[in-house]
Amino acid sequence: MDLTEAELVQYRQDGYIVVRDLLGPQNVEACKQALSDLATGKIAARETTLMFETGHENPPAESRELFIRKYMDFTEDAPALKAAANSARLHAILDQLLGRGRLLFQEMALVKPPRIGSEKPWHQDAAYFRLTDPALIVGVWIALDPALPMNGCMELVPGTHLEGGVPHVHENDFNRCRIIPGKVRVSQRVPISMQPGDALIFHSLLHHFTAPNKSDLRRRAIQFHYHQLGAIWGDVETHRTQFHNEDGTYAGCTVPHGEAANTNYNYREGLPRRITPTDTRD
Ligand SMILES: O=C(O)CCC(=O)C(=O)O
Repeated sequence: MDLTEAELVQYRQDGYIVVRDLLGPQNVEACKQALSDLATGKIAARETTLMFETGHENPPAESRELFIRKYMDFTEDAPALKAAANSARLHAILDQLLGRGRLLFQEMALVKPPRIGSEKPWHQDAAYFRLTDPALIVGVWIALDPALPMNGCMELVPGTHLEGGVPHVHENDFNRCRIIPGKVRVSQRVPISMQPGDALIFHSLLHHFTAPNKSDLRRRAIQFHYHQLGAIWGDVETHRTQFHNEDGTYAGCTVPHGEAANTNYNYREGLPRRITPTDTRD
């Protein structure tokens, strides 16, 4: 189960590793079922938020699931998704990469529907989180369907986590915050094809993107963000030291489009969840 020396080096140098079969097939099925059940209402979405593709906000009830772009905050509603976030194997790996002890502070399912699934622009996840040390944040993106270049798999530029924060610009849609033009080496992008149950573990400063899904294939994934116990949440001013324009103005993603940078808005700071290791091998 241990990471090899080469995998540890790859995380340090490239900013990511892929762990195959993190979730067994039954766990993958249980996660997909939970997402379907949250969409239909069979599982009550008490804490969960469902977000739809733009222009498809009121789909017919029977096909609702095929218009959802994102689910957020579902672990308390759906035990299968909570088990994935708590995967014992995952946390043994993260212990090796980052040291022991972390909290889950963000949980999402990103489900690019066939044909209408929209892109996620190039960004660094740390631009969304006002944590003072981005190296203490790790993202884990787990494929539930085959994720391929044709249906919008993850694409990333290896090594960019070593280059610090770069300026981002927010659009009207709060989910669409992108690295400013010219700061991404798009020609060096690497698509990461994955099979159901595989996990991409990546540094919060890594430049990454997913293309629109123009195919007939589904592309469901779940994504968790953890921070190490020693991590400290900061304010906009401290975040500005990582994410700023050349003139020094704030250029992170924690201030919604059109609002002043001194807003009190804070991304999910108050809702960290404890890790309870759970076997997800089937
Ligand atoms: O799965 C996707 O489409 C995008 C995932 C991602 O990079 C994010 O939500 O930060």
